[in-house]
Amino acid sequence: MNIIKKMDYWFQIKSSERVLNILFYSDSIVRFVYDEDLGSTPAVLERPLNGLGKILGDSIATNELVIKIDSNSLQVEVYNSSGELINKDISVDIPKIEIRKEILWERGFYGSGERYWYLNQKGRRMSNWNSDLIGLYDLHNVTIKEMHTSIPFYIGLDKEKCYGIYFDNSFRTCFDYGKTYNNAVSFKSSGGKIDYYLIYDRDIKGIIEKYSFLTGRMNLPSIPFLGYQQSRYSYKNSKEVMNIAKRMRNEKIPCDVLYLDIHYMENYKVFTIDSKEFRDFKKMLKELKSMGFKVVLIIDPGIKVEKGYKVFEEGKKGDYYVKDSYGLDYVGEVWPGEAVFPDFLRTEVRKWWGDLHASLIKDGVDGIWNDMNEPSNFITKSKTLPEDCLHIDDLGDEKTHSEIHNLYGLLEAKATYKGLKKYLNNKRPFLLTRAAFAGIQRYSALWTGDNTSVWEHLEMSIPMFLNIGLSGIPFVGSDVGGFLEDSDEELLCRWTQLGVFTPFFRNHSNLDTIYQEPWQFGEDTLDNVRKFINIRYSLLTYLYNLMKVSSEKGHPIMRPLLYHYQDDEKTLNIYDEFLFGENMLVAPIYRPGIDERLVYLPEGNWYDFWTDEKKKGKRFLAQYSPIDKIPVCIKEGSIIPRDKIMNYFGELENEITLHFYTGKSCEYELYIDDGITFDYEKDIFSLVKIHTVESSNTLIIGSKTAYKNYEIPKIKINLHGLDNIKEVIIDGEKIDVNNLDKILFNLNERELDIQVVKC
Ligand code: MIG
Repeated sequence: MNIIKKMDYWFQIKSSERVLNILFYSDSIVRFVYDEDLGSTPAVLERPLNGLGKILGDSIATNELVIKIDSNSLQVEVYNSSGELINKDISVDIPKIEIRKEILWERGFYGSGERYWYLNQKGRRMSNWNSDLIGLYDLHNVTIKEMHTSIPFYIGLDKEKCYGIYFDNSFRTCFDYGKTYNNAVSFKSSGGKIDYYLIYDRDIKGIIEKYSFLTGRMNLPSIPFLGYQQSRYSYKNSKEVMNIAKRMRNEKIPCDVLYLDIHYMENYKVFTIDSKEFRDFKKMLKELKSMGFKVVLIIDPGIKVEKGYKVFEEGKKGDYYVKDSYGLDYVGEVWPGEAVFPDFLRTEVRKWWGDLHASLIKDGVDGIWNDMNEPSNFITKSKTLPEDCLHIDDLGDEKTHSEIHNLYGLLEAKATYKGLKKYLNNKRPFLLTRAAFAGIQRYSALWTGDNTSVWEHLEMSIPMFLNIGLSGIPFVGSDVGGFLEDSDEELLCRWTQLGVFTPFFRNHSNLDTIYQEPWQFGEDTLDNVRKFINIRYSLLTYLYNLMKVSSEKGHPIMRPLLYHYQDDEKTLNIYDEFLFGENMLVAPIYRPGIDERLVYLPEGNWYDFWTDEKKKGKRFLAQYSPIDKIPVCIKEGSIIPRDKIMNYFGELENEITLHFYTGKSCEYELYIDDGITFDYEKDIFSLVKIHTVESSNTLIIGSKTAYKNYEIPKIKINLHGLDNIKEVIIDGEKIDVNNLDKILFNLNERELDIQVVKC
């Protein structure tokens, strides 16, 4: 008799009282549910497919996987199509909601969300329970097991194969990557059911693509929010904000976005404006707009309990607040004092919350920053809501806070994103969040919360970004300069240098610390910081193009070396350098008084970004890097677009210089649109395909406008590695080599055909 039963659109195996349901989302994405209930958390977007998988005795096979099920224990073994064992259960404990798996061949474990640890998580144990860390610890450190965000997803990896496991459970979960037992990985939960997805691929890129297929991808960001952003807790009145804005322009520090932290509100009441300190709020926003600035406002979830306060009264009337275990509105305490918390689990509440943003947008606010959404609460020992608080879902069913807690930030972000989108009139929303769950990338950028102005936090932010990226969240950053405590000139310079190559680039500092805008530490620091922000602005199109691909495939922007050099075992543990896109290697200096560090260059030839010196890879090299440099190398055979530097995105007509790092033939796709609106969805964009063919004596550059529905900036050509050019022939015509960097090409008008004859 067949132990595996084909159900409506899935497979089922029953053993005594227990059940295992197996569902397929593709030939290489399989879900295991040890429960009758097949419901998912809001993280998962996709539905299972019918028709995949064939029963073969005690196994189910797809084109890519064979899943063998033990009919007694309901343990599974997963093989790939070459018959290699990929994953194997040691135990499945349904009542304890725990699975233990054997470590078979994995040499590293990655992803796992926001973690204060090095790149490889092997030998670590950690849990997921969104926490406002500064309420609980003095500063971020390696002993902290629970951070602001929860992404119950990890990748097991070796040279030639890898897999991802996504545990779709929003309760407090715990992951153990070979710590308790060095031959086992385990994950367990304090509630709900065992419900996880196994994703298989040969390479890690494939895993991220499939994971982000399940949980969603980032929306294409608005370019100004890829620029430099300045924040402070808090710029306390409109005069101070205007002074910051003017100084940015006077000092010629490119800057696109300014942030207003909690002091812009009246008594910390969300969706109000302090009418004394920001009396001329709308006028201020208008002025800032005319100077090219966007403004982001912080919004916390806690709503002040105050009779007559419109937001509070509306929510009360609608019965929108999280309840205590007796069914009364739970009252906690945050900045405004006594506060209630919207129950974002319900569509109706989310809609109300989203709509509250209408007037802010109308006043001219451009983006929203969601803080304290773990949610934070001052009056409990846990610093959050009691776990027996109650949420009510759309069907009217009660869920405890222990189930919804980790989803709170995600659901708030969903509400906010939808509200912004509704009122922004075709402009792309920008949202920043601190707390998150799997899937947050669909709505928001993420920053890593209250770091400290210490070198260790600069260092550890690197692997944090990398693992967050491997958890499906590309748009990430930390407070540049450090949030808590006083920053200093050297730290700010080095942190800004890393910020240039971080998707979200914002300088932010705490109340009662010294101000840390670029000019606060004297002329040298100002010049240094400006130089690096300029570099960031020259890389906006490059970054935006990475973002475009990421929005379609889920790829991280900052990638550990193993992402592109998985078969090079040296890369498995390198946490302190990364690839910014495939071909730009960045190795930050993260110690004081240091002007040199070792950099591992993977195989191939690399160009020094500063000197064009060519270096052979697959080895460690000492890179000299005084305070005005950060080690950056560009891979031979890349094309990097660089923009004209301006004070803010769109200030001037752009002009793109295409930098060719010669030595190998290559291809690049340049995507261009307005960078701000959703018009690209109506096909208003352009796509230029550029390729080179290189041989010993010539370099041919061809370009083809594959799609043209938006004005393409004029371009220039810059050739690296071809110092002794004999002649350049453009569209059949010989030109003076010395003029090459002065020629502006108009790709709108013609395809490009350049031939360079080498000496
Ligand atoms: O505990 O809004 O992480 O960026 O400046 C303080 C004030 C609450 C914490 C955020 C920080 C922000 C601050 N907030």
